[in-house]
Amino acid sequence: AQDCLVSNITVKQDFDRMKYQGTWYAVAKKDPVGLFLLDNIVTNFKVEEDGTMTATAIGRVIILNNWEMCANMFGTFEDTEDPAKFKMKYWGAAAYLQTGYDDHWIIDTDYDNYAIHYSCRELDVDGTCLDGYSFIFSRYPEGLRPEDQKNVTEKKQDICFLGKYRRVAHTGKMVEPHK
Ligand code: FEN
Repeated sequence: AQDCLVSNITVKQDFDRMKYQGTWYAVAKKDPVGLFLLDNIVTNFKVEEDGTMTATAIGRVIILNNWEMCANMFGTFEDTEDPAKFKMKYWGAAAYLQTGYDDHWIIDTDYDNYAIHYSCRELDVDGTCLDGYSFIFSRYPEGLRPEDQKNVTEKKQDICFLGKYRRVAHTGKMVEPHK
């Protein structure tokens, strides 16, 4: 959106949750305020028998006193009137991990290679996003295909997060999330 109004952000048309299933590697992220996942972030999306979308995510976190931990997170998605806009309830396997209830929008995806996720947690008085986070997902841990990069950059601009992303390292020391 030219004006950065959250209400003008467009999402994937006719989002197909069935085709979105499976493993996605976070290759870049824009962090929210507060606690979050550091790196080695891998997610697995699934559609349950009743049609509900669920997901697991793993990622590295550093808790008090520099303890390195692998966070196991779970999410269930509530449908809205727009098939690409969900509300996500999330929680961690360990008690020290924060729980929450966030918007979860799929801005764009081709299902086979890349996906752009967006979540605004707090709207500013002018309708722009005051606090939000976003993931660029790839089906490959090595990153995006060169042919997808231009489109992804355009979409980062559309959601007004261009220049706010950091690469997500995949050092290979961690494992896949439980399916
Ligand atoms: C998403 C898509 C797949 C499912 C889920 C996703 C979102 C995950 C979120 C994770 C938050 C992690 C937190 C970690 C934390 C979008 C990938 C579920 C929103 C909040 C610490 C760090 C340090 C500490 C305590 C806790 O709580 N980390 O001392």
